Amino acid sequence: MSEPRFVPYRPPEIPAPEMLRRAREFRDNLGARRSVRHFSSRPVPRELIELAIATANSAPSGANRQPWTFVAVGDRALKREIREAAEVEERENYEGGRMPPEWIEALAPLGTGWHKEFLEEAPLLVVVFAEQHRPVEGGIRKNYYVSESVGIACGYFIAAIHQMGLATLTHTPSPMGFLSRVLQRPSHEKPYILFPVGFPAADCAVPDIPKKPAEEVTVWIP
Ligand code: IYR
Repeated sequence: MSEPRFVPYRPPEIPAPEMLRRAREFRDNLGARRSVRHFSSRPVPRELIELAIATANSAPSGANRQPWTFVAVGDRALKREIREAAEVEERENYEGGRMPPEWIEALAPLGTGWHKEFLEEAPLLVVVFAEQHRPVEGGIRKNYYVSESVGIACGYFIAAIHQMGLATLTHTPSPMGFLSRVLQRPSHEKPYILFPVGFPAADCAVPDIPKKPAEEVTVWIP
C-alpha cells in the first residue's frame, strides 16, 4: 500500500469583483457554445487538438485513474469508413424502428436524421474510449466511476474546443461497437463519444432551441 503524499495547493486569491467578472465571462463564453453538424473543410492545427486533449486529461477521475483514450482521426478513408458504419446503425435507429416514436419526436426540433455527412466533412474526428479496467500482469486493475470520469473529461474537451474558437458535436452513433473494430482499440476500452471537430461551415445554421433558465434547474436550501 503506498502512503499518501501531499503538496501545497495555493491558487491565487482573486478579489470578489474580479471573481464575479470571471464567472460571468466564463458563463457567457460557454453559454454561446452550440453543437455543430456542418463543418468547413478548413484544416485544424494538430497543436490545438493536443491542447484540448491535454485539458480533458486534467479532469478529475475516480481514483485518479484517467480511464480514457482520445483517438484523433484525420485520415479520409477512415473517416468514410466510420461514416458508412455509423449510417448503417443510425438508419436502423431512425427508420428501422430501433428508436421509439417518442424518441424520434424528441429529436424533431434538432432536425437530425440518419445521414451523417459531418463524419466526412469535419477535418477531424476525435473518438473517446472509456477504459473499463486495465489488463495487468496476472489479472486486471479496476477503474472506478468510469462513466462519470469520462463524461467529465468530455465536458472539459468540449469547453476547450469552444474556448479556442473551434466547434464540435457530442455524437453517439448507436450502437458504437464498430468504432472499436475500425480504430483497432482493445476490448477493455469501450467507445464513449465521437466528436467531429472543425470550423463551422460558412453557411452553418443551428436549431433555434433555447436553454432552460438556470433558476429552473436550481434548488437552494435554505
Ligand atoms: N444518435 C442519433 C440520435 C440522437 C440522439 C440524441 I438523445 C440526440 O440528442 C441527437 C441524436 C444521432 O446521432 O442522430
